[in-house]
Amino acid sequence: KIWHLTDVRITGDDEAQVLTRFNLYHNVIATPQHASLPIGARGLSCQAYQGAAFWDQEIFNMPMFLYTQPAIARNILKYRYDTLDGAREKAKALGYEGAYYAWISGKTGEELCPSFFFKDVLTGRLIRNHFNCWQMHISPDITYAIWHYYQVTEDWDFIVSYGAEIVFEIARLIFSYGFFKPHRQRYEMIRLLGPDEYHENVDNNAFTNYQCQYALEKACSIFTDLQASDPESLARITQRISLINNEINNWRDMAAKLYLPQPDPDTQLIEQFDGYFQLEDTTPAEIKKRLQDPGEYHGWPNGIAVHTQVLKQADVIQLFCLQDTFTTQIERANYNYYEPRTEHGSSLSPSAYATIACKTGNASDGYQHFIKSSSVDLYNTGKAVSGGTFIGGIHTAACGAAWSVLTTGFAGLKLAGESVSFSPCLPSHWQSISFHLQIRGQRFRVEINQHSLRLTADPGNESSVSYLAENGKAYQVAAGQELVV
Ligand code: IFM
Repeated sequence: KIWHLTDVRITGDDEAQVLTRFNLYHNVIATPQHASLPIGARGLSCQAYQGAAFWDQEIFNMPMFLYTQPAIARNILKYRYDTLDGAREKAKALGYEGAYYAWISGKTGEELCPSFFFKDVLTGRLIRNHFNCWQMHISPDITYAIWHYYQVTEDWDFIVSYGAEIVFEIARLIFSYGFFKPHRQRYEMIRLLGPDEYHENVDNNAFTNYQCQYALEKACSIFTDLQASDPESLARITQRISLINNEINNWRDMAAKLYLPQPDPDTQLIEQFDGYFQLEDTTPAEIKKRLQDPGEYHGWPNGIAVHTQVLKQADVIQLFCLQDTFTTQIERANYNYYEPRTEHGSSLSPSAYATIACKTGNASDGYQHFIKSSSVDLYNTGKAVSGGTFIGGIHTAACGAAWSVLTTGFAGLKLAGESVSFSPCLPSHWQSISFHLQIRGQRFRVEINQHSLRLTADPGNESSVSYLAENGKAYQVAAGQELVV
């Protein structure tokens, strides 16, 4: 049954098929399906990262379940509701409002990430990393996932029962974290650690700012929708968390005036954070020559990457995977700039580059990044130790990401309003790719080859599947019917 729902079949490439199965299998077994427990970032294979959840859970593990077994995705998100108190405590302890989700979140949601995570292997001294207090994008990422869940399932009941409260508490955090700069007439996000963990204490990390703005907008729109459709539930939520109208006005104001680093008009590049382009422009291979010990940590405060443009993992490119509002030209220009500067020191990184390579029509790069991402465990290519800390084990985020790269990358799956659409970019040696999806309760199978797309709606569906072809033509595929385009 599990394989029927989650399997992705590839014909013409046995290696890719085996890697796919290996990754999907591990994503399944690592995910608690009934209990409200985290998905360990290293799965069931070891205790690195304490069996706890990171942003990996919503952004990398969840999509496969969301589109195939949404009840499990609901459960994954419910965990964030059950751990709201831990996130509230973290916010309070650091002087913020609302819910600041833990970087490493266990059963209760309290922050499990130690202040001293890595060690300076040359001196033996512990390094004070700031994953636990500056990496705030986890919170807006959770809002992002909640809204993504709603878009795919239309499960408004989840929003009323759990989602709205989480989203409001996250908006509170963002507003209390931001700074309004009167001379610039804008809000800025100061002292951050974005997805690229080698650069700590940065301002206006593009990924974080865009995600925060998205989260503020969603908080405002959910508030407005509830006001109109279900004032009683809204009153219950606002009373429970003592939310006042002025806070919504603040969120609106911040969403409108939050600084979003824009693509440069000439180069189309988005600066990863303030001052990034002023850093030494070099490559991962070049800086590796500067290591005095192969086990040195590359990041904060004095690692070999800190004063350079070398990034640990996808950051601006990761943003493109979540927010589909940038032109292909911008995506391509940033891909070409950031990819040679990315170390892929995190197993989360190659999948983002694979997705954006496919989205910009580069199937060959997409394929290489896909193989790199999905073979990290089977070929054992990951770093097991960094800065004296063991970080080996199964990389569950990469396992979940395999599904996303195959469907949103190679098959080009997208939600287009009420419809689903596909813009395939298959590697030239693949004959076909096929998988099952469930969107807004309707199940269907998609098979894409180099020439055509076949969409087969499940006979048990209650309504038709809306499909929007690349040429703009809309189709309705009724239960049990098949469409070939
Ligand atoms: O969440 C990730 C992070 O982005 C990079 N370091 C490892 C974490 C757990 O997978």
